[in-house]
Amino acid sequence: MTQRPRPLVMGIVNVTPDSFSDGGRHASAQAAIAHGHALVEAGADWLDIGGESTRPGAEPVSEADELARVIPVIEELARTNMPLSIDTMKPGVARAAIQAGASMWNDVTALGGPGALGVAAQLGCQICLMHMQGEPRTMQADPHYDDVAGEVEAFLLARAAAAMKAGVSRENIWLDPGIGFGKTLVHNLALMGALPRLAGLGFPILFGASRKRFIASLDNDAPADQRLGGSIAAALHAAQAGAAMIRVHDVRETAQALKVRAAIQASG
Ligand code: 9MG
Repeated sequence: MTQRPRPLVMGIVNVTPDSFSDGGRHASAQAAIAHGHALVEAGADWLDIGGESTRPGAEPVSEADELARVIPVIEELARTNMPLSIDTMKPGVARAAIQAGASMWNDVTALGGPGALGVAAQLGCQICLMHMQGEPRTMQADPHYDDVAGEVEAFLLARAAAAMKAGVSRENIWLDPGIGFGKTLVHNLALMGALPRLAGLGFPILFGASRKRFIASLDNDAPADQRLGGSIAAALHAAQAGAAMIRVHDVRETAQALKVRAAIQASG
């Protein structure tokens, strides 16, 4: 696995009325498409498009609703030639999204859904396997680990092995520790501290901490739209630790911070 001078930046395009960080502003397809174009302009390397919120407490949406939200957005954004990722827990949505032009399946259940492993193998696309304890609706109720870094590492390696056994090629697998997914502040900080170890597992790491709740826990309950500083601090830490891609809302600011960090590193 070759290491880049700086991680790629994946911009988040939510097509959900209940998204925790943008208040549903991009709920309509047209608004989401415009937002995607703006993120490309701001320097995104990838776009991650999601039609079902995975924020703590979020209620599931039907497959039909999710498809109606994301497919028109993917079809349109695919015309930009920007690599697109579909953020979905549903194999049927992943299949339609890849047919519409996406090239990565970002699955917060790490292909845990019925039939997901087989569909992933058939699709032949990039796959992000993320760690989550529980499910979005209830995951923050009482997360528990004896050794969070060890357990997340073991889970991710087991899911990668299951994916490869099902026919997913090793080169297509990304791993993600799932910051904020069934984790307390202490768990999130320990996982971020363990990122160099996770980055040494032999798979590229996708890392997402943008505007997450743990930042508010460290800064006076700052609301989601006032967590940019914490988001960039976490992104720089992930870059230092060897993450290959950072998933963010604030593409321009994060890309700039990563460029400055890379230039400082390159200067010797
Ligand atoms: C959908 N989603 C929300 N947060 C995420 C994160 O940290 N990683 C990945 N892969 N997906 C996420």
